Amino acid sequence: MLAEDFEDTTYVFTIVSAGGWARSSSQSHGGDYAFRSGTIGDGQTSTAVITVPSGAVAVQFWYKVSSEQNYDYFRFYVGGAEQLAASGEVGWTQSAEYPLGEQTQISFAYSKDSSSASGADAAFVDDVTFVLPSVHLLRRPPSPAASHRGSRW
Ligand SMILES: [Ca+2]
Ligand SMILES: [Ca+2]
Repeated sequence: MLAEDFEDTTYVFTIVSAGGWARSSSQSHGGDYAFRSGTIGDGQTSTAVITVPSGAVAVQFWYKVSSEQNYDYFRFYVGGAEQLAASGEVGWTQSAEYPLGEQTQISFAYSKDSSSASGADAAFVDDVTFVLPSVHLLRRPPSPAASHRGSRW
């Protein structure tokens, strides 16, 4: 498991394109900082494209939305596929655990329709966790030498 809490400027993932998203102390799920969507105008979208840590098989995160309900949306994508859309006043919520499959990029987006704003007019993400394959101790197959020894009594 790899976690990103946005408490410092070093991230466990690589930001390909921040699109205005940045760490911010205006809201947080844990600690003092979270990842906040950029300030955008009507009809615009702020999208952070992220390359996940090498080997990650799934991702989960906490999110909060404060937007014009049913018009201005927080969305989450794995590869190009939308996984989650939320609008209105949504308090800190833990997302589902999304399998990454072969995808190495995820995106957080906040997009606004053609008019009006409500609340903080932003989406927030914090405590992003990446599931890594569990590390099993390699089981040694019985070696031929060992079984020969065993069969000899
Ligand atoms: Ca935090
Ligand atoms: Ca709007």
